[in-house]
Amino acid sequence: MANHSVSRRVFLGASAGSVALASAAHAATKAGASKGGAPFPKDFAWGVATASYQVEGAAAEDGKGPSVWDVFSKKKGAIFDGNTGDVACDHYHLFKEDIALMKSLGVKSYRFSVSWPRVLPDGVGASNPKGLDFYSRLLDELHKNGIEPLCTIFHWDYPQALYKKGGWLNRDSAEWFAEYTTLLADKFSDRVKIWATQNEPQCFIGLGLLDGVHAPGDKLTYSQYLTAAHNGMRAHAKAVQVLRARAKDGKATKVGYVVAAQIAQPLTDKPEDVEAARTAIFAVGRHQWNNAWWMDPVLLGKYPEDGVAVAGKDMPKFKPTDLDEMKQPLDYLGINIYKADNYKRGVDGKPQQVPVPPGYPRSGADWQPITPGCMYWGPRFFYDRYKLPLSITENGLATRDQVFLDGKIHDPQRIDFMHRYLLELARAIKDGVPVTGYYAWSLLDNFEWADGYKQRFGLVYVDFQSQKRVPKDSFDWFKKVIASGGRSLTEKVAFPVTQVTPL
Ligand code: GBH
Repeated sequence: MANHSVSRRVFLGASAGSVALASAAHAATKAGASKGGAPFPKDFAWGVATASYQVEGAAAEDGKGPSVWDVFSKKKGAIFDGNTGDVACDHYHLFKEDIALMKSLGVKSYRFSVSWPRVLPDGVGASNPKGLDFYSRLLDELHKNGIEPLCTIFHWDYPQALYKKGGWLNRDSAEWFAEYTTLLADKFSDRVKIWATQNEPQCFIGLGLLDGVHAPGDKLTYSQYLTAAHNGMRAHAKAVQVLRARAKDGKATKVGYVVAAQIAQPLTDKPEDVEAARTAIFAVGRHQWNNAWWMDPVLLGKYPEDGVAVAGKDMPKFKPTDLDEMKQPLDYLGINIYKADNYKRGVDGKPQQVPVPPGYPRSGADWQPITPGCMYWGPRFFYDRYKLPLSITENGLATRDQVFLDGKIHDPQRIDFMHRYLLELARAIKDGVPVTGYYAWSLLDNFEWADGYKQRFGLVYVDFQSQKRVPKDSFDWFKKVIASGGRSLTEKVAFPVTQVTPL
């Protein structure tokens, strides 16, 4: 079928015997190019990622204030099976055990997020010493284990107190975010050098305030939604300014912004299909699932014209200086990559989406077809447009894991997925795209938002009754990948990696 021929020319073919992964050396990677044919740069940030509400639990402990997720998850019908993040992985108490797992995995970096209402129960004003102390102990433990923290300032658990004051609809929300960032910079910038301001604005604004399927569960008008989006990006920019002004070691501090990358990949490697995919990946429709609306203002200082056209009279009025302020220099762009849609040039010359054929492989989550090419085309298109080093701040696969009769958790689907996606990432690096890191989503099975505990994304299985952790097969596999600097990936490739249904 047509999909099987995606980028055939650039396939890493089985016939070659061993997969050719040439040196990933590229001038643009300040992170340091690889030597001796290694597929990834020497100081590549091999990592794992989590987020506060998804793993911490301790939802009402030690003075933590409620977040919109604490409230939303209690609403009838909001979450699969009525699950909540009240306990989640109990990482709040078990973080040392979890860091020991990371150490054993051999990761260089850990991407975590801070729960805003844990450190500022009302969102602004008085801080919570016990909440701050938790992150302080977490950072010390990471340091002790030689793991570099990447701190995401906001990964969706917005303070309920601020939501009551209008949340992102309130213009002051940008100042609230700046105040929160000031606290984190002052307390933690001695130990945190890599920051991400926000995770996936498409989700906390779009899913939370337009579709109403994530917290706080609102279905605002399109115009209100755009206002919230605008204030969210203003908040991001203010946080960047705060970090530049206050971080302890300004020169060593790296600040980024993380989007839910919506990837379009070309159906074939024909130039017209590549250009169709490039057009599609930056096109903006009347919904949140796009890239340019969330990135152009922040990186290029303007809203994309097609998005402004579809917004029409719903386009919010804002101060002309906002756009200048929203564009603050960044050190890297974080892209969370899970899947791609396929595009070709249609007969009318416009990009045409080509659906995957019936029965095409998917993860345990219905929204995730397995499309390895997104790890090549995504970084490439993003780098071409925004010219910033990239970090893959999330990538992973949901499966319905279980403990097998031998007591182990076998997850060959996850291994095959990561193997294919990482080889495609290596190919992007080889072709000159500067990629500084790769963070597997996730270290642990955790609270998967509206899907509750149904979807397991972890390299480590979590029994949510006993809180017992058991590394899955993918954990041991990823450990070898990290230890070999990615060289182990070149073994045992029977099919071209982007050919997911080769029969
Ligand atoms: C990321 O979201 C999140 O950062 C992370 O917290 C999460 O656990 C992880 O991925 C796995 O999902 O689009 O309406 O069908 C990725 C973006 C947004 C993709 C929600 C799935 C499902 C709802 N995700 N989406 S919908």
